[in-house]
Amino acid sequence: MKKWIPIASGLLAGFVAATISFADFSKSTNDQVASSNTKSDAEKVYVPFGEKDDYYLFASGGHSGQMFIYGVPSMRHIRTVPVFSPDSATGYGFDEHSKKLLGDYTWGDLHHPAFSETNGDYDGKYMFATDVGNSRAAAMDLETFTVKDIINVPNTSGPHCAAFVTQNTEYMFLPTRFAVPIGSEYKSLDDYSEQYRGVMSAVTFDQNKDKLNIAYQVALPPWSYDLSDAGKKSSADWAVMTTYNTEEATTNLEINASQADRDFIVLFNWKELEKMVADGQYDEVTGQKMIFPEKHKGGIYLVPVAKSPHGVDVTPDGKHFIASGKLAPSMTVFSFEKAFKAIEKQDFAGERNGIPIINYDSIMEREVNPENALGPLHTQFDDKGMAYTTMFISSEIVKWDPKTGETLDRVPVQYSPGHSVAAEGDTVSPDGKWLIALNKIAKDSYLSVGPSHPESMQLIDISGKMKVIQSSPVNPEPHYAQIIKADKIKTIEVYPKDENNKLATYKQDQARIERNGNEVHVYGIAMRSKFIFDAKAKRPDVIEVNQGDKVFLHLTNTDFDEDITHGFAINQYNLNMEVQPGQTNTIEFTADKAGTFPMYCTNFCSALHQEMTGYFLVKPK
Ligand code: CUK
Ligand code: CUA
Repeated sequence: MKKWIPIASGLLAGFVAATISFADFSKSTNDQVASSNTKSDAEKVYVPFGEKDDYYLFASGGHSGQMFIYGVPSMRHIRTVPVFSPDSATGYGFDEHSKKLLGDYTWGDLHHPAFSETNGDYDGKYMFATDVGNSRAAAMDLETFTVKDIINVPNTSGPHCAAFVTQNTEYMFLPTRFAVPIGSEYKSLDDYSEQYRGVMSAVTFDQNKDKLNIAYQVALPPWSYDLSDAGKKSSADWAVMTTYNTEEATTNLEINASQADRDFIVLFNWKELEKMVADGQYDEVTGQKMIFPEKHKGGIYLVPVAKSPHGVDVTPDGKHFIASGKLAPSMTVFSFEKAFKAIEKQDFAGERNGIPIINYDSIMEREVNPENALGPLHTQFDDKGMAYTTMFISSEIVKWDPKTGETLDRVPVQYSPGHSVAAEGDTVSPDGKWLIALNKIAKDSYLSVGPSHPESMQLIDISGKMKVIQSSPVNPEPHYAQIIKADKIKTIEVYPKDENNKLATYKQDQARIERNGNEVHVYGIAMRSKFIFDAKAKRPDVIEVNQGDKVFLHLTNTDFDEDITHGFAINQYNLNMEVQPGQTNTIEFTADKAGTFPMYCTNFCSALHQEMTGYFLVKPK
């Protein structure tokens, strides 16, 4: 292997070193790559028009509150799905259903998306996500790529480190990044250790009712909980998450939370916690079932780990969990089997806050320190069980063997990768083939758009020697992503007719406007290329109301043809919604402005889309 350039420390040094080593590296490996693959890199990523990608990439949109959908390997951006923030392209946050989902919030910070799983494999049904900004969880359905439910998660502030789901989607766990007093009450920071908690939530999803629900919560010590993963196969009942700030610092965390040589991994048995809750081993707090570990004993253990760890990832075979150092330049491999034995034998080295600490030496298998690799954050896996760890500071991906600790390969990326994501990477059987580095900083990779540059996602061919072969700019900010086989996702073509839906109007002659006092209910139709609000009126595409009336507009798209989506907007009324083929959608508002306001279809639907208009007339008081 080519000599690596030593790196002092810090981000800037990382950039410089990565730039130098990038040039170095490409020279030494180009020949190998060319001879080992018959397809050129360009051919590997080229998906001709009319053909489709092999995989979907679901990338978190960070503080845009959205989810970005890309195709792999082309890295073409296919769709943006709004989740935690309003979106005028789809009318999300304007119609009644999505308005209720968003509540009063107009932004969110989506970090970690997670597919629903069956037997440890992505089943292509749902995508879950959490909002660090406003403490929410969401479920998106993959038949329609729309959000079905969002819940606020009380007692917790910043469920950063999840979603991660158990192997049959029994739970999505939401550990928290910030500790707060229970109920977010006011408590002095001087009483931090006694009054603050890092609450983890166990959330379930009812697939029949499309409803998220908080099953129980755990009032962990007031530390910052970071990345987490669910067990697999023999460790399926377990889950792991990292902590930092076990120092319980309340200010200047960059220094004060980095003092202790060791922080912890929290290892918990969710089957046991579930049983404790069933047995009444919890306190009722702010309407939630809260387990207090110092009082309700069992199911939770601490594992010491090198200072301020970041990610922790379970190997596809479920036998090991690997912590990435962040501040310590090493990956630590732990054995689940040894942990189970240690717990059975009560091989503990004391406790913290009533939680037993498992003896480090009893369960640690190896500490892996690739030469000059700095800032390990997250690990993904291929089809052979090999590990790929992102190095934030030395800006590279390191491939290594968890069984021996041997470094097998490394590739520079531009720059500062947080996560990477492998094809089917969090399942019990990853695909190999592709890995995408989610880089925090693209620098000069793309055309300049001003002082702030886009982030970048770099596609790496991992079928042989790792090589970056494609890249794609991306809006802020892909924290984590998941890649699923395209054929697992089965979208519907149109919304099915629902004769029980009283708000739907499928027959043109039934389009009507009903008045009840100062409430006006419109049962309208959108079709190529007109609106029908009142079939019997002289002008069926006009709605006339009195100033101050409350208007309920129920609009059904009666074009049962794939992709014939209509939009609906009223000029100057800040209203905009979408009705997909077959769908009925409702918008409610008060006609508080008197005047004449054109209404129109916002979504191009036919050659006569431009004619798909009407008037909203509001008679002054
Ligand atoms: S965290 Cu580790 S780099 Cu939000 Cu997944 Cu960002
Ligand atoms: Cu309907 Cu444009």
